[in-house]
Amino acid sequence: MDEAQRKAYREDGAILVKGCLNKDQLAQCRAAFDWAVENPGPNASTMYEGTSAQSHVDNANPNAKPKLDDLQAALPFGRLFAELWGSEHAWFFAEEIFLKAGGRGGRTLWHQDTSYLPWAGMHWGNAWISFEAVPKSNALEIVRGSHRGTRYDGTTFISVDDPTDPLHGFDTLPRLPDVEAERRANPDAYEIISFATEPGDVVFLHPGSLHGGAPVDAAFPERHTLVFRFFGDDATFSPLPEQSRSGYARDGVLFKPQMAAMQPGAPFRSDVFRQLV
Ligand SMILES: O=C(O)CCC(=O)C(=O)O
Repeated sequence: MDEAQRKAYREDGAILVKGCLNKDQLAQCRAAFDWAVENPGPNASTMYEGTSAQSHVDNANPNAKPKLDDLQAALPFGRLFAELWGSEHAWFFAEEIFLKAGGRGGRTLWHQDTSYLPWAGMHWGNAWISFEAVPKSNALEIVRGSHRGTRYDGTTFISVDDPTDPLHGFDTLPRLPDVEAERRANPDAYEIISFATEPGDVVFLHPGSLHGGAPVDAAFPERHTLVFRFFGDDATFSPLPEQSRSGYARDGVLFKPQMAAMQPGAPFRSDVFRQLV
């Protein structure tokens, strides 16, 4: 990672790393993705229920964890994120998979991962790995610099009519802006970053960024994406609102016993997360 990449990640919240994974590494990631689809975990879900869009999403499948922890040793992400952040150490948190099919719709609603996960600090990163060549019009989109701004309430991902339907409610966190509606009214309303990718390219994004998009359509009917999440020295525990319509409470819904042991503002650390560097 060079200084230009470090600066872009720090300021913009996302960079594209061309040719990040070689053929063998990509094949190992694809095998992990296919295994995950065939072996859904307790957090598997479907977006866009009640619509014709098809999707399969799974998050931090506990049955995949030992394999994915071991897989990290064959992949460059620990070292690359440590270099990108300027962190001495890097840890692997967990994965999320996104399978979209059916050739229509299926925008991922705008959100920040930090509305769902009790995280703060600069040393966080998602590695977004798609196995198809993704055109820019179907790419993941990121609001430039938003990882340094407001932590918004999440979307429930349920209401197609209201993409800002609050995850937590009770006005504890500000409601999400309706980025798509604002863009329709004014294409310059937000500064948006997105990258066309080839297999082997990886988008590195800070999970506190407002991100979304990446729909499929007739010309690009399917997308298979594996996301790995990492953290470094400057990662802290930042509780979610105690009062939450969705039952997320203080700790969220992933690794609850480990989250319960962490204190607000304390370094985000637990033996359950594999140290890579
Ligand atoms: O690939 C997508 O549709 C969404 C990705 C995402 O939300 C993430 O990487 O956290």
